[in-house]
Amino acid sequence: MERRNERSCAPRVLILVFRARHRQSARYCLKAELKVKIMDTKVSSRWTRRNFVASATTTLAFSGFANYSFATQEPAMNQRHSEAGNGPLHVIVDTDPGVDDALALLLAMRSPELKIEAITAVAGNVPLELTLPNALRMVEIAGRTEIPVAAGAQAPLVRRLVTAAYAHGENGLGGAVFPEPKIKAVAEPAAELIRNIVRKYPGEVTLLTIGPLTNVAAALNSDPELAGIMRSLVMMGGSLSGGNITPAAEFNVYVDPEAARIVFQSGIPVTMVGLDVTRKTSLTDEHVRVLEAGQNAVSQAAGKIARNAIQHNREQGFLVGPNMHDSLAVAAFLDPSFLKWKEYYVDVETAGELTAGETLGYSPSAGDLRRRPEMEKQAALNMPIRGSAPTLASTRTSPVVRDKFVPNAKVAVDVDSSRFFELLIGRLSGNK
Ligand SMILES: [Ca+2]
Repeated sequence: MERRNERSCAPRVLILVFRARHRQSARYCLKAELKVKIMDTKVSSRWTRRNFVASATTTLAFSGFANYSFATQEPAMNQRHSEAGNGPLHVIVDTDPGVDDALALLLAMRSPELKIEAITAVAGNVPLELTLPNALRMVEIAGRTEIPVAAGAQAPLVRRLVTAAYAHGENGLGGAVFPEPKIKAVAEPAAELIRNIVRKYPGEVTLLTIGPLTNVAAALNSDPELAGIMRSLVMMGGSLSGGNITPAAEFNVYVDPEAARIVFQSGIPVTMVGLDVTRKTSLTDEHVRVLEAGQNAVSQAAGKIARNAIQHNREQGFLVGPNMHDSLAVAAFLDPSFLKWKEYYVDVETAGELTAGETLGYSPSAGDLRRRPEMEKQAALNMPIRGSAPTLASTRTSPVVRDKFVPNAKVAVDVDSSRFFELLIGRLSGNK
């Protein structure tokens, strides 16, 4: 017991350091945010890398907390989200390519403000035997072979794998064919690589997760201190407005709801970019034409994947192109200012016979009656998190599963999709 206490003190020390550093950096952040607002809508070529980093970090710090201020509750997410800095943004991209994953990976690799420490593959849209080589292909196409790529989980934590080949084609890339990759995955399994990188840069690594959360949950399970030293996690996943693979669940969370629950309950500051916004990001023929006209390997590959994906969608009878779910999550990390955000306590249904993988967003303003603004904060402090009514056979007697509301996630609730596509297509095509 004593030994366990010694081990668990490290993250607390780090959080104290974060708090101290945050106080010093707050003034800088506010200045930078004002600068960003002035420069807002058009990202001109005059923007330096420093400007962009300031934009990404400061907007992350402030844009998500416009609805409520929960400073008195000291959620860990506030401290770590607001930890702005001038250095590179260390990220690990966890992915299951996947049409929209492929474009998201290319976007990340074309974004100089990111220091991609690793790409980790997971089973999801298609099996790992396909997602891993697809990830390697994207690294080769982008000319970023210095980025380690690791093989992750072949199946969810406790469930059989359900794939989405119906949406992504049998090869995961909408049927777009690319040569076998020449490079190989590193020897370390994904969960181990995630753990090692997060420990190498304590407090600095953000996980961009655009597939089922199996690899991340495995890493967290293997190292109980990891959550406390991760900077944040930005996920494509979940929905507060109905699912896509079932009426309740979004695909990534549906595939591995137990893993998603571990992540949401871990204490990592989570940014959730779910169907609420990603279903507003339909790819069009015009986007594809711009990509096909781009005179570089990334644009050509993105155009080929996008063309195939649109064609695949048409053959399936869909009237619009596929949504760029995963690219939106990456873009939201690069520039959160084109989305609207709201804080929630998010939990994941894992027991439902029909609803496993549903994400529920608890918020003081989610009821059917509104309170006066001055009452809202106090109501939030006193709001219990209520689950289903206990059955007669249950030993549980109360529906309350948590006695008070503390937000654990910043959820994207609206998006300016034209600004998103300006960033996505601009970067992939090399026009911006
Ligand atoms: Ca994905």
